[in-house]
Amino acid sequence: MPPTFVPLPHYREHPPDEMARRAEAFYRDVARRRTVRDFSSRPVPPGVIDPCLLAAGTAPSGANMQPWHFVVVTDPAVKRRIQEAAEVEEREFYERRAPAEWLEALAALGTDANKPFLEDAPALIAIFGESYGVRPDGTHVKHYYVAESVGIATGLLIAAVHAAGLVSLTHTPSPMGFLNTILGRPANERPFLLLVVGYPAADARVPVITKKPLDRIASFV
Ligand code: IYR
Repeated sequence: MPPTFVPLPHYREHPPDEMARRAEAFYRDVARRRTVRDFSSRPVPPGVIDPCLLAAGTAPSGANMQPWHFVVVTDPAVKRRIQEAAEVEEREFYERRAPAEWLEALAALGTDANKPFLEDAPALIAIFGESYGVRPDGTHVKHYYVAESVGIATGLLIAAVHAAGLVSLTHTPSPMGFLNTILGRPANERPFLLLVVGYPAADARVPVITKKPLDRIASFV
């Protein structure tokens, strides 16, 4: 099929000073985001999650295959099953699997095998990467750069949730295969991350951590 092209729609150029001001304003806003582990059980207002998912779905992806699937879990019984399965893996991780060096790296975050947020938080978004697509006739479609594509989509989702005024937690129980079982997802989908979404608990606390300065994350040649 020959490609169809149209003139670039919706592009907005800003004068240079306005451009710098907007870049700075965006940075200042995303710099306020903190990963939160203490969630209120207050429900997410209607009309918030869908546009966040649509924002995630605008992400660039390998050959525009959009190799992602998001399952939004609000049913308390399903959240409970996810919590139980995650805590089994996490206990194994903290008590046996994790090398000392990894546990040391995590010490500053104060995490452990208990994951009450999986029950407390009003919404869990299970993010899956499609290793390959499946056509209606059952044949497979190759997907490209799945991890990169799903990672970018997840970044946009995190930013959208933050912009909406909610908080999130990127949770990666490992291995996460139980998400396919509990959520009934097919074999071509691999769990990528569980994004916990909601309001922070009134007494939510976060660890004191810092982000690297520009000269340690970037070089200019
Ligand atoms: N998945 C575990 C351990 C964990 C690993 C990393 I890397 C973190 O940045 C945080 C936690 C847990 O969720 O506790």
